[in-house]
Amino acid sequence: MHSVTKILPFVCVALAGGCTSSAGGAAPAPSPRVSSATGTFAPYTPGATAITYDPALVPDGAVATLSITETSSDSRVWFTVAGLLPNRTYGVHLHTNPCGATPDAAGPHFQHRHPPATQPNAPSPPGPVSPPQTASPAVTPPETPAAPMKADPSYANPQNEVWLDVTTRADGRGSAVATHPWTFDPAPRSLVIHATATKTADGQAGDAGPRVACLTLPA
Ligand SMILES: [Cu+2]
Repeated sequence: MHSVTKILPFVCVALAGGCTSSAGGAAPAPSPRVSSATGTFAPYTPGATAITYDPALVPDGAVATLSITETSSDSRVWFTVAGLLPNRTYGVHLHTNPCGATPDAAGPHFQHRHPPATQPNAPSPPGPVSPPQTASPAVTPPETPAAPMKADPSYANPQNEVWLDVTTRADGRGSAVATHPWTFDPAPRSLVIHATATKTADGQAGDAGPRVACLTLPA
């Protein structure tokens, strides 16, 4: 309902002579696209779309709703949740993949711009494939695990990602809104609730602790 009321101010009234167009009276602007998802969190079962991985932080029965409104040039994401712990801040982001049996299934954060090295289908950067033969085992750096989060704050930031951190009220409810001057292509496929507020420092930007719940979004 709110999306309808929001577009009314932009409807121009031809009788008042208030319509101007540099294109010489072309078609009116398209209506905003709206998609939404809602779910009641429960432990994972096959086919579930709202999953709690930690019922101590996201209790069974908590309810989340996400609504995305896009125009031709920008987007607005509205998130509301009920049934969480009171007076607690949770990190919340949109992620690229649908939820699954494990928290990792949701994949990385949705990003509007991607770091060059992580572009989908980007070739692996060239580099030595074997360590120098004189290297001592004692100084061989440990294998770096694939980082699930982007730690570069020039990409992992709330302008390039969708961060919807919420601090709940005493009744366990909370809400957040994020707006961006871009649209979603491709669409994010999940909303992930994390245990703690999202960090912004270099090296840990975007990290918000363990993934404690996940809501799958429509394709
Ligand atoms: Cu996240």
